[in-house]
Amino acid sequence: MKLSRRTTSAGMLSVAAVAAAVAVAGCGSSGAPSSALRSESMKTFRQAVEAKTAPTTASAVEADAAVASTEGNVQRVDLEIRTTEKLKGEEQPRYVPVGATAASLKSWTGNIVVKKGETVVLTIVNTDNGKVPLEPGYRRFDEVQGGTETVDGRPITSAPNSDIAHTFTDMGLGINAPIPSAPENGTDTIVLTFKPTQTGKFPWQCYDPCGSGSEGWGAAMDTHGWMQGTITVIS
Ligand SMILES: [Cu+2]
Repeated sequence: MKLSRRTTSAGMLSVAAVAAAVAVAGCGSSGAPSSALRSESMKTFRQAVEAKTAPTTASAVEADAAVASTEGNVQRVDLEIRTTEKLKGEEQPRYVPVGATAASLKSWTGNIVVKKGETVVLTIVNTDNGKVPLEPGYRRFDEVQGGTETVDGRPITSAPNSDIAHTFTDMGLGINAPIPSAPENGTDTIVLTFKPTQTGKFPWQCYDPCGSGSEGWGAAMDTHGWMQGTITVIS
């Protein structure tokens, strides 16, 4: 099914309200802001992302994490992007571990645990056929960075902006994978291969405004375990 961020309703918000909506999880009911409000909300969003990008020490492995399974010489992490999960009553796109249940998702915060110095094969089965072009200033996220990517087995180095549904981006680890939209009623499978070379906690994020509220930067985009989380690299 097609999920869109186009579910906003009319209504005006103050700058403070927009900033607050961006700063906290969920803002599905907020209206489309004016361009002035929008640049304010973008600034707040960027500041929040930059603040979160600073790595911290991985002191403990959280119980809610998707821990990579080792297969030969590689670590496998299997995620899917669903469009049927509801955040505050509204369907929003969501990165989840493959096979996750409603019960297991209660504690899912998007934490992925891998080991330093070993190749990670991150497989993402995408069911979202929505297309949301990257915004000016975010276009570089159409390029594969920090590893290699295949889509349905075909190697790519970038994806057409008009075809992008999401990104999987970890600025701290320097990795980016554009996620092309799935075919109607189908899926596409993205495999990102990379090797983490430092330990720590590195926030990941989708940079394609696929949520609702604040021109697509709210709700799923602003909630851990939906369009953001953390890669924890252990030694
Ligand atoms: Cu997204």
